[in-house]
Amino acid sequence: MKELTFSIVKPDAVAAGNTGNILQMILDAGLKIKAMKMIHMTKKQAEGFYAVHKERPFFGELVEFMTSGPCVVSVLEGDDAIRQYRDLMGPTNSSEAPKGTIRGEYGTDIQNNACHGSDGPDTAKTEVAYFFNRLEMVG
Ligand code: YYY
Ligand code: MG
Repeated sequence: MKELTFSIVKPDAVAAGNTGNILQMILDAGLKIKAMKMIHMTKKQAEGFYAVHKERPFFGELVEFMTSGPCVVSVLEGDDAIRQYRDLMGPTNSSEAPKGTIRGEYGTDIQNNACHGSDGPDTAKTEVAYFFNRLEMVG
């Protein structure tokens, strides 16, 4: 079943020059890019995006990291895209991520983990709408 998911190439990966390699991994996995842009998140944007984690001890550092430089947000489409992209990213902690996953190749640790992907259909819908309007879904 065709499905949409939301992706971020995070500031660590953009700053390290890994955007192209990560997008290539996404395309090689058979996912289609429906929409994409580079943004530098404001504090408010990052806090809103990660609002579900606002009571967690790492929240402040997470927001600081996500606003530390530009990132590349995109909407991906494919069969079972949400699951497929989570598998391609690897586990949250980059040091536990196998080679061949995005986090295994380009992440550093649990915070600097190179990428974000939606974790389910409801979050995918909310996250896509948080950064993109319908006119931007050109792919
Ligand atoms: O969905 P995913 O990104 O794999 O992990 P989440 O548990 O949703 O956490 C979001 C984000 O928060 C994670 O990508 C890094 C950061 N984080 C952290 O810095 N320290 C933790 N102990 C857990 C998560
Ligand atoms: Mg998550």
